[in-house]
Amino acid sequence: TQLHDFIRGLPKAELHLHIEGSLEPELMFALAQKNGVQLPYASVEEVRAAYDFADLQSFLDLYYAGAAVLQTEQDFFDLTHAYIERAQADNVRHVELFFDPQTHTARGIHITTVFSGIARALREARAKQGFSGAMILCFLRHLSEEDAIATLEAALPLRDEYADLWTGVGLDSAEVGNPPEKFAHVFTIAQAMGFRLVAHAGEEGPPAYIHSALDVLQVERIDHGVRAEEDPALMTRLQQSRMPLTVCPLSNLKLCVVKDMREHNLARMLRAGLCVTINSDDPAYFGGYMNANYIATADALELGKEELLQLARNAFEASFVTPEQKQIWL
Ligand code: ES4
Ligand code: ZN
Repeated sequence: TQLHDFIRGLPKAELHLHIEGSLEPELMFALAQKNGVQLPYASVEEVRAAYDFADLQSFLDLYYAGAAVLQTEQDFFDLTHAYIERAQADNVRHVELFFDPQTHTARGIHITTVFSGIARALREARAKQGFSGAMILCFLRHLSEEDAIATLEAALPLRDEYADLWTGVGLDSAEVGNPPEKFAHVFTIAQAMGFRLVAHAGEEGPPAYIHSALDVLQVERIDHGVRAEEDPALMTRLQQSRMPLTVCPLSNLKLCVVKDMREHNLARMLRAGLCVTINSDDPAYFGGYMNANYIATADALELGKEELLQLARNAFEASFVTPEQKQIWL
């Protein structure tokens, strides 16, 4: 349709993308074979059939199992390169991608291997022009804060080499029972070192986790944040501060955060003046990249062109690029 063509033509920025979540079953199988990793599936079809999730944890179990095929610098390059190609087909011009070093260092992969492969693909795309990227190192919240601090310390010797890409730190994985307060110290350290801060909050967790991500961690964007709507005072706070929310509609549907896309609160939050953005989260697992997320949302919530344009603009506004770059975009 005409609206779908409008969506495909919109320049986009993606602010909530786990690079390990862009691992398509075909590449998962190829890397498993190359690296001699046993997968609990016989075929690509079996993998796809397993992508039927009841909640966040049921997804995370498969996501961490899949990530085990990633071993060499070239593997991380291939993963990131494939994502960028797919994103560019959706007219994505800028990505601030998440990566989870602890998932890899726990398997004996050196943190340099992870940084180097992802960064090489981002730099190659940037050199061809019309595309830019950044890396946000995420701490796994089901692990301890000591483990997060050790991960930040292990990455620090790489800071100068990746200064053009590594702009921030984030917090992901199992939310409920792992509140933002658990990571207060490591976020204080990262903030003092000049990193930009984000955290997943209010995906499955309560609105109180969004408050503490803002007040205790002092994050500059909330990843997901859809449960903010349960707290009217929080909605006012998010609207008045124009605190960005990186919403992931197809993710919310696949992980049963909403049971029908027509019940998604994205349009209500947008119309209430919040700085809402659309993102793909783990596109290989949730059934769609950026355009699919925009289209599913637009169709279910009857978004108009003006609203779609506002959503796309919000993402460029909420990005961590220089004011000069934002002026060029906006
Ligand atoms: C994630 Cl959807 C989601 N939530 C929390 N942590 C994650 N890691 C990868 N995808
Ligand atoms: Zn996420």
